[in-house]
Amino acid sequence: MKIAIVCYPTFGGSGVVATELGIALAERGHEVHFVTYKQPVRLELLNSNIHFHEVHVPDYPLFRYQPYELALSSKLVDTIKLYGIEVLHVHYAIPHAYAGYMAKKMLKEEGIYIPMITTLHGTDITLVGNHPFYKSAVTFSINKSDVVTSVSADLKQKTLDIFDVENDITVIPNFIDTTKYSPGYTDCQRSLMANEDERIVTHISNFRKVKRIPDVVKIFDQIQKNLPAKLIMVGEGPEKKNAEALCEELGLADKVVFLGNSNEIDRILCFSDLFLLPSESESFGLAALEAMINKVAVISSNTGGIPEVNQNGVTGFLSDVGDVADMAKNAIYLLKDDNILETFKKNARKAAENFDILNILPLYEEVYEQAYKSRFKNSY
Ligand code: GMT
Repeated sequence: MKIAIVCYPTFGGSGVVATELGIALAERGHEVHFVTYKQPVRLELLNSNIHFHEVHVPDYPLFRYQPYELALSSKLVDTIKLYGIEVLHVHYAIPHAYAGYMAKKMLKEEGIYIPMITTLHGTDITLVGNHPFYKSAVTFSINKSDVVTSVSADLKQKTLDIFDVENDITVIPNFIDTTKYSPGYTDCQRSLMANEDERIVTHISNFRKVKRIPDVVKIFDQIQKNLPAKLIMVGEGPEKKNAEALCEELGLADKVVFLGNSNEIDRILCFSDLFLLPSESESFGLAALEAMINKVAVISSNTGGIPEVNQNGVTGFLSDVGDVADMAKNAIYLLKDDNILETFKKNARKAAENFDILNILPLYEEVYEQAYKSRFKNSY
């Protein structure tokens, strides 16, 4: 099939899922066209099956806000016509589903019927889309999508609760390419980060408020009071400065390393013992899945779709949002005992294998087929 994918090209989870999906679809013989404002960060190689079309938004002094949706829908119309695209898959409802719908409408005027699949990722529903300033447009674009998917059962339920949705929503969880991660790989260069006797605790995110970054630091503070440990903080975002200040304040500066954004997540997870994800809300928690496939146990909050990934008492532990004391207690329990830690690490790897891309990719192919077949009947 010829598939156009619209996503955010940054380090966020929705962009990562969209990019990895596109790469995997191309490997299966589909022709994939990414349409976005920058080449997605995880998209390294373009080839005859993977194309990238940049959306340009020229500056014009009249505009206080540059009209990205307009430029995106125009680019979609041109790309769909030029390459004979058969399905349009937009990741993250805002503003992609809205722009996609406009492209659909414009194309219909020319007798071209393009079905649109919208994948809901989380904050497009729970934080941003929920805002009264956006809600009508988000509801409209969800209802005008030919197929709607969500990355967890919890996100599906939240969408139904928050919006007046007429469409059915298909749950297709986040996935991982297990072949990329060999369980026997041990050359992790752990010594670069910690001494022999120290445990390595890791957090990876975009450092937004929703990630509860101060909780990460406070949990680690408790851990390091009980056993030798280092904390590795990976990512960039608005909460990073405060986190650095909090580490200084708690006297942790020499035990916490801030690495910034990284394309070497797997190398970092390879030498990690424990992953912390105390988020306020999390539709799925792709970062936790990436940790688990690298044999890292997870301490997380019990919120959103996280329990669909991190199994309490098996792959890690879940605590109420903000319960730093409980998360620290569970972390110490795991890190104190080599055997317990190893069991949880192995369980984490095994549970993550259920989300192998080979299991998930056919679910997307199925919805593409379904959308393509019904392209004439659906709502305009
Ligand atoms: O929160 C992030 O890290 C970024 C965000 C995004 O939209 O890019 O991630 C969301 O989508 C991911 C992929 O589907 C999910 O795994 C994350 O749980 C979800 N984030 C939230 O719901 C806060």
